Amino acid sequence: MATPLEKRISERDFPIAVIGLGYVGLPLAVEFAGAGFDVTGIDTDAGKVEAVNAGRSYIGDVPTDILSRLVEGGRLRASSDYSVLKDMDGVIICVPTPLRKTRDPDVSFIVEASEKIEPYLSGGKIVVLESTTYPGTCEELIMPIFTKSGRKLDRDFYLAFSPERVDPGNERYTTKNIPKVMGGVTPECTRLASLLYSQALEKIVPVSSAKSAEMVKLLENTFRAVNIGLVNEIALMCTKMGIHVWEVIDAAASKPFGFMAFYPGPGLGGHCLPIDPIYLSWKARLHDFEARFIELAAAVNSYMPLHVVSLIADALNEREKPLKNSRILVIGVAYKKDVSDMRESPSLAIMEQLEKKGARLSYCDPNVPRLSLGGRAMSALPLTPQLLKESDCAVIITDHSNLDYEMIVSSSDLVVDTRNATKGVEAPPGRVVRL
Ligand code: SAJ
Repeated sequence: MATPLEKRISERDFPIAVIGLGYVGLPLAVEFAGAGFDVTGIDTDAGKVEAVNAGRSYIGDVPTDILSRLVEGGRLRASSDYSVLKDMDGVIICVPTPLRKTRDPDVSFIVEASEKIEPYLSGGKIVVLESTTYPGTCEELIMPIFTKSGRKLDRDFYLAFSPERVDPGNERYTTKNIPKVMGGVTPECTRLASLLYSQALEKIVPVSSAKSAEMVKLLENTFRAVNIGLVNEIALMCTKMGIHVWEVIDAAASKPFGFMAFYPGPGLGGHCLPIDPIYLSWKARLHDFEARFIELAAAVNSYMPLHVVSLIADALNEREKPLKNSRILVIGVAYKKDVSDMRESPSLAIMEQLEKKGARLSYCDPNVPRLSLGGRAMSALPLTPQLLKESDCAVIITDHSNLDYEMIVSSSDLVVDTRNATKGVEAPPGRVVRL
């Protein structure tokens, strides 16, 4: 027999607040609103609040026509006023979890959201944290805030963790169809949070605790960071041994089981992989455990920008050109192909090093019209044969699909290719140097 709370969930008589309207929160708010819930997004950024209320999407994965239909239908709105929480039954937290300058987790956004939610915890509110964080955050950081005025878990509120798995730009795997892990601080929390999410998302994967769910996400991304570190180290070995690492990986990938291809590159960028494993190693240290794979992978991955600079210097040296005063054209600066995001992009570390050594830098990236290098603003140049001819070295850092690699190779004297983007392009001997 359904309890009144369960009944209200299945009848969508269960208003939901989504705190943080970024690339995770806005798609999630749209999914719940599209499933028939009344959803209020909360964000401190007035621009986001204004855009949502105008039905104007600023997230690539959220089409404006879908957003505007939900807003016009009165199903979805945004506010920067937390007092709307008094009328909410569900609260989903999707705030940033960056690193501090000391490379410790910065959970201040989670604390701020929790403090703002606490006064409104009553009537069995279901609170779900989605922000990537260390195992123990729900129990050790949020629970003391939620219970400080005497409110009771499994009575006044329920608390669970559900890792975000959004892959921006991925049209095949979306917020709606990516399986969603859910772990509550108690089994009842898991059950009710799973019931709520199952109304809007296709597949829920319940686990035994919030800690377990927090760990799932960190395993997923640490798995990637460590394997990228491994393949980068293999690339460094292959350089020493005169072996073509790209051919080795492609051949290893012919194994139909027990192998998953990762590729070497100029370093580890993005807002997930350089950060998530550090949350895990930080927490492990508090348990007197040294997460050696994570630290080693971070060391290898953070060395790659320096390795790229040495490849460039060696290649110019072969042409009796010093780095100093050489005209170097960086091609592709975003943190990975076909995105415009510059967060933690290895291109910045490479360009800073080249500039320090006196190179004359310019860059092309159709997805990144402007960037700031050590506080200096730089604008992207249009990629032309003339520009390539005028450069002493073209360096491919990010292999966007919309770049003409035939033209890059045919118009350049020297190409340093850190992504194997010129695979299959005919070139005179020595013109293309690969990672
Ligand atoms: N990279 C390599 N070699 C590889 C793969 C990636 O050097 O073989 C580099 C990329 O160039 C980039 C960095 O690593 O600089 C991270 O790349 P990523 O492919 O892991 O992309 P992200 O950072 O966008 O990771 C996100 C994660 N999604 C979430 O956290 C929800 C990750 O779990 C996804 O698997 C990944 O997207 C994805 O597959 O797109």
